[in-house]
Amino acid sequence: MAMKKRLISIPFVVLLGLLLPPLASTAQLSGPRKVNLLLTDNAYSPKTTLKVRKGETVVFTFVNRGRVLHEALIGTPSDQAAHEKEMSGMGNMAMADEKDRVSMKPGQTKKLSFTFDKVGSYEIGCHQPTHYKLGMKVSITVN
Ligand SMILES: [Cu+2]
Repeated sequence: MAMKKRLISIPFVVLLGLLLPPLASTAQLSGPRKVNLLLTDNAYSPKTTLKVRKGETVVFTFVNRGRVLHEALIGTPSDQAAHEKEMSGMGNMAMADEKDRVSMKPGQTKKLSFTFDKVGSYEIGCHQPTHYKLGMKVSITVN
């Protein structure tokens, strides 16, 4: 009798051991991808390029570690060019936060959740005077 009981309980414990860890890691992977970027004077760090899938949502966290105002506009290269033009001549003005853009004062952290719904090239760009031209951008390819 005791022997029979042990034969039943061992496979049950083994089965639990096999099932639980994969369940735990699946739960972690199913959330949106998180990307952290530091903003310094005048670059995004780490220097990186991103690849995302069409329809993917990425939650960005931007931390301004610099001494001046920085921003992050997510959009196509032509969106970047349009905003660069818009910001030129405005001095160091902070743009209002919207679904595709945030600006951070020194020491400030902001999150931005963005869904890449079109295939092609996107960028994250800072359009405070001269920053974009100095290379304050991150290239993103959406497939
Ligand atoms: Cu900047």
